[in-house]
Amino acid sequence: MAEHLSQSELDYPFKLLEYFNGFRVSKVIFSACELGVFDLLLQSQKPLSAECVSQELHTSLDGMERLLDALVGIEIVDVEKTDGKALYSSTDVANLYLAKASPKSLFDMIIYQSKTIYPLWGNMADAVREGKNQYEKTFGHSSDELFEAVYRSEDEMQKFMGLMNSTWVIDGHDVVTAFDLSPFKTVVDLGGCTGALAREVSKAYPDSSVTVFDLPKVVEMAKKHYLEADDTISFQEGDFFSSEIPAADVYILARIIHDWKEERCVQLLKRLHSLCQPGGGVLIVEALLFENKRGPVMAQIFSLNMLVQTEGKERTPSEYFRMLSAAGFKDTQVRRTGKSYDAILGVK
Ligand code: SAM
Ligand code: ASE
Repeated sequence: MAEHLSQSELDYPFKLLEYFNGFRVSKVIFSACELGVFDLLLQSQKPLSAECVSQELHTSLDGMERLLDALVGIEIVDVEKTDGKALYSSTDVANLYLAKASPKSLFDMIIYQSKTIYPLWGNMADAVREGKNQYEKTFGHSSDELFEAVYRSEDEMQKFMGLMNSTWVIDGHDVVTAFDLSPFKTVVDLGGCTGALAREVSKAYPDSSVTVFDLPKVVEMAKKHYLEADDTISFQEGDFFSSEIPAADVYILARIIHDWKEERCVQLLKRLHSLCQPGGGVLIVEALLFENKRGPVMAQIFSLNMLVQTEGKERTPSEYFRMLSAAGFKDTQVRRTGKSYDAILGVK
């Protein structure tokens, strides 16, 4: 029995215990973000005591001291003890990625993970049992239309758009340069949300015209909250399943296919195939699974997230190739970026 375990694993299941603790580590970071700890530490040019942080952020001293200490334990915050007094300061990583005001901030991603994804994952066992998303059970919102549940309030839509927007701060450039898109002079980003990825396309290919196509209320919100003064992209509203889609040399589908069941994906890809000129195509951007089912763990976890939150899943390159080929695309290629999101190009 258990003869394949090493002595150290028999003595102490280190990795298991660390994994069990994962959700609590997440909540340490999420709670610090929600309370504004990283913003305060960034603003205050000097290290701060727990008393000072708790007063500024209107929290208990005891709670804040424990939270700061846990942040030190996971190496997100630094501490120095002088004359018996602990003074806390942010690390460079926290300043760059966790403070709200940083241009590379993942703050919006964290808020969505904490407020929406975390409660949904509370029903993961039910999601696996039932094979469907847990919106109704978790938030009491029932709807047959996926994005009516995802966007169940204006505040929730804003949070979701914040999550979508923040991803491309770290993966955007790699994803849009995985393939040379310069031959494609008109680009339409279907379900392009806030325009974050479209702006990366426009930056990398300044000669191309780039349009974001999304649902009317999403476009309205994007224009209200995300429009940039010198924006080089434009917006068009519509439904990619049912309304007219503008002509383009290449259609980007970033995190669209993984939201839906296979039939709807092929239906959408067929529509795009019929709109494409020969030489035109689609760029699918997703977190790709390995063919051998051994990872990456991030994509496997994302696939469970799609179960708990959508009608879709994450797929392997061959699964995308099969759908593209069913829709008529002949020439298909994959490029992995080494980050969370990868690219697949299908040409007509
Ligand atoms: N492409 C963006 C990204 O990767 O950051 C957003 C991906 S998000 C998961 C899916 C997007 O598709 C949302 O912006 C949503 O509003 C949009 N969407 C969903 N159903 C749509 C439809 N029927 N027509 C147009 N856009 C749709
Ligand atoms: C979707 C993407 C996401 C729909 C819902 C989603 C993500 C979170 N919720 O198309 C992004 C990646 N996954 C995680 C867990 O962050």
